[in-house]
Amino acid sequence: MEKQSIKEYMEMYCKMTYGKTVKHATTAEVWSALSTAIMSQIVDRWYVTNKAYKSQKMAFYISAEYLMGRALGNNLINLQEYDQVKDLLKELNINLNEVEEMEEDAALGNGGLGRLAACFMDSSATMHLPVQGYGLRYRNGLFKQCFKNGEQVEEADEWLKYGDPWSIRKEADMVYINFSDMKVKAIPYDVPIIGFGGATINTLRLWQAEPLCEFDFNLYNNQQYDKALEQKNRTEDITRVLYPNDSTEQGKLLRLRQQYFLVSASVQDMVRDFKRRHGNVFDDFAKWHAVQLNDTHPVLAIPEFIRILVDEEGESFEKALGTARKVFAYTNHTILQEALEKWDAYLMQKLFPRIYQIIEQIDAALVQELREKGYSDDRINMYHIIKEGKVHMAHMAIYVGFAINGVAKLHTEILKNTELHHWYELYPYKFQNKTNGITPRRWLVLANQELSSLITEKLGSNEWMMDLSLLKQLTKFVEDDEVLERLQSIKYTKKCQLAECIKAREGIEIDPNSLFDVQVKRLHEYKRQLLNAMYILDLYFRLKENPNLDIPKVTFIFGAKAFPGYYRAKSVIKLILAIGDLINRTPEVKDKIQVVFVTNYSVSYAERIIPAADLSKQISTAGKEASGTGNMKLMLNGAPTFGTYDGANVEIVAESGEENNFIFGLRVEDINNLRNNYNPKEYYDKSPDLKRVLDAFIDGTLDPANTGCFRDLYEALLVGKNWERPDQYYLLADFKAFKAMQDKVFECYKDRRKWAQMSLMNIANSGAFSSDRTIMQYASEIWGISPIS
Ligand code: 26M
Repeated sequence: MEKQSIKEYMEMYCKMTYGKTVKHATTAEVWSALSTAIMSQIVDRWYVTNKAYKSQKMAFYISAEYLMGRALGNNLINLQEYDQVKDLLKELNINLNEVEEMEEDAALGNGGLGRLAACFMDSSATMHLPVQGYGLRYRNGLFKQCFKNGEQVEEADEWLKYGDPWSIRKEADMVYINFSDMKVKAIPYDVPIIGFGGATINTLRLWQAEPLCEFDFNLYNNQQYDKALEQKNRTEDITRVLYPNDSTEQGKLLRLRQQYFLVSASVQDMVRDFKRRHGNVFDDFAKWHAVQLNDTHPVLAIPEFIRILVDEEGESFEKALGTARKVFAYTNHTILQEALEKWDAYLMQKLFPRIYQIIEQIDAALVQELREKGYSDDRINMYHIIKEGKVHMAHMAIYVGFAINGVAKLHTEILKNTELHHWYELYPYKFQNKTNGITPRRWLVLANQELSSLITEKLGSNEWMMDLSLLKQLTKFVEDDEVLERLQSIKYTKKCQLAECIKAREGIEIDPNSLFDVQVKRLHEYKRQLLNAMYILDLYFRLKENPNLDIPKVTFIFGAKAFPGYYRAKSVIKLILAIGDLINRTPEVKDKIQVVFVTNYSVSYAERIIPAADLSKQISTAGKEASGTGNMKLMLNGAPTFGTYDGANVEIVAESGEENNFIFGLRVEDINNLRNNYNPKEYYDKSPDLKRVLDAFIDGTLDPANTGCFRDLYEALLVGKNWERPDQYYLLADFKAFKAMQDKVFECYKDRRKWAQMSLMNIANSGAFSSDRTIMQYASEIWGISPIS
């Protein structure tokens, strides 16, 4: 990359766009100028990669979510130009870090599923795999979170406010999307995905909805201004916002529209491209294209594909279905019932009657296949795609798809043995496991440059950045005092940096000499932030009783967004904030423990928190967390896992050793045994410590104004509400084991050398969790594609 030409480009850009020199530009303007300059340097390579891919089979990843985070720093790291650009800016008297901090996160996703898609994009490009992403260009991404009066308040996310230098609008590749009541344009915005090393640049294509005509001139001339813009607004609504997972009835129609918009645009794009290259005989389609459906959100791609082949290309339904059965594969990310999509049949009929008809035909083909196998009607009922007026998206994906995968070993076993057991009996050969992974570029090279340098120094090269299994060699330093001390000093540096950041963003001071105990993830009952909070409250009481209790100073750090309509999740945030306040008001406790709930947890916040963590809390109810990926990021940054045997924790501990982690609590089998005669009240009655904690929810301790705001949580744990059983996630059953294990953490943390050894063993054994490994498995075991040379 040419230093001089970047400078010249930035000067020219600032003059052309802002009418000023770089010297007078604002930080946001510098960000835009620099990003555009980098784009100018990569477009040729991007073009070359695209061309090379056309000569072989490609995989297409369709996902409603991509939680990308910031682009600038990551792209500089992947181009291996970070230090050079930093120097270049210094010559202009500009601090690169400040420029990076200006960038808004592209938060086009809710949580794990969206971030996984982003990590997969990075790994595909790094591994030189011909993979293209398809998604939606939401104008507003995931809401911004702030706290007012101790509660979460949501604000609109305007991530495009400084422009979007990291995408190219491809007007010429526009397609039309037909709904029964409207026809709209889908315009692609292509985002470059720069592989590490910079040689290969893949594409993430995000669709934006636009009206066929800007406004109705006749209405405008008749002074009906609002009406003139109505069609435009209704169209733009389609990609206006990212839906939180829990949105209810009123948002449903729009959300279904959004899903169809995504898949219709993507499938049309693939078919058009296929026809250009191979003509219109679709027998070979599966030889050139594999399509991965990221959860059920894009499953309408299946009937849309069949519709195009039948209605537009004149194929028979049977033939089109046969082709579809070789093209699509489906990933399942959760077994939570409330998350399994079932759409009202009447909604589908209303929005796209032809697609609904095709789904009926798919269902009929499934039934015929089962009849031929001799299945009884009763049994067939378990497989139906359309049942009781609902369309079961997962059923359609498993029937038509040639592969279905879970995202961690335990999760895949649960799918096969319980949740999807009947499907497993029918198609055992379709079931696969693909344990999730994370990209080491963003989560270590970018987020923890200090640790990266140490690793490169000790391993003698930076090859580990593309082959994370090489980290294994670090185990030989487990008795090396110099390495152990440097690990500790790096952790301390990252903790100081986080403390500064929290001071700046939250106005709260935390002590970098305390143990940073971290739980960061979406807020959900099954993830049990409430159990962690109950432990902290118990510790508060213990410290009040005995200020000399022998524990290290601890800072409990939480980061989590609650779905806006998820009342109970919001109460948990409120409760944790209240516990933090209570501790701050109690002199004999506040110098020992502190609780910080950071606002607006996001990818960029995660990049600061994760490298600073001493302990990684992964305490979901066994069987509920499909995989988790935050657990892997924390492991890679040297935090031992404090967790249950759930999701990928099982594999993390198998890699790094039980002795280097803190595993506690009920396992899947225990929970299955306990389920039918679980009575949480018994634990409450028999354990004074638990009783003291739960009573504090309602006796005014946490709620001095006595509003009763925590009574719902109390009752959910002890008596059950709205026909639910009490304590559905077994917090009370796991409390004692949690407490014993956390006390063990405190004991272990006294021996700092030992702790550094545990930390090292976690880093050294995290190689298995690179998304490079995961994506190579998808490539060879599902898609049948290989890297380009
Ligand atoms: C639905 C309704 C109400 C509340 C929550 C939901 C809901 C919960 C989970 C909807 C979707 C959910 O799953 C999507 C998801 O993000 N799953 C996560 O995917 C990650 C990547 O595979 C895994 O690591 C996580 O374990 C899994 O939770």
